Amino acid sequence: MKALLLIDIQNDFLPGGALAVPQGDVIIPLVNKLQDSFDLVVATQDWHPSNHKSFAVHHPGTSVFDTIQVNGLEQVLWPVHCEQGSMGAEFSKELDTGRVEVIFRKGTNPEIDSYSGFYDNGHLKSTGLANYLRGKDITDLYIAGLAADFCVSFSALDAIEEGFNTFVIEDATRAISLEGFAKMKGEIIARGGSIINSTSICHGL
Ligand code: VGL
Ligand code: ZN
Repeated sequence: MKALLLIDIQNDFLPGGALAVPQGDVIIPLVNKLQDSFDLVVATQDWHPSNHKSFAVHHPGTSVFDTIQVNGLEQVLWPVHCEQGSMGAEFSKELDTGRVEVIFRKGTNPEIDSYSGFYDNGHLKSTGLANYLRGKDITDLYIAGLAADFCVSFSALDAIEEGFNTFVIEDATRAISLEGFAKMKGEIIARGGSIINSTSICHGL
């Protein structure tokens, strides 16, 4: 069985949002269309408390996009984004959520960031996503959403490790940094995942 995993299609990652991904909005009509081709659709939602340590504002003397150590892990510092209950944390109103069966929230622990939909960045705690998918007999996992170089790619790497046949739908994602995504694509392929185009799933809008 095939599932589509929609990563963080939230207002803060769209144009006008706090951590806007360039052209993040252009994927939404395609993501809406793609859902018909899958047995199951699930989504993730970045869902931070306001004291989250990935926010640069909580580290005096730093700037957004600096990298520092937080609790022994490398951490890119972000603008305040996806605060629990805020408009920025909501899914885009353009996103069709009628087929989304479950939403996995992540980034709720203020001490550690969580790019992947499966685990926090230290692999300390599972979200339950892998077991949920296995319980639904999912073998093949297709990933779309934002941002390509962070939450989409880290979700793909964990999906591969969890044993799913893993496909990143390249035209249904956009990156914060193209160089960053190029690196991550290399890693995903090296570990046995695939980078595909939506045309191999469905034909156009
Ligand atoms: C994301 C940075 C911080 C993402 C989430 O969804 O890719 N990136 N939080
Ligand atoms: Zn975040």
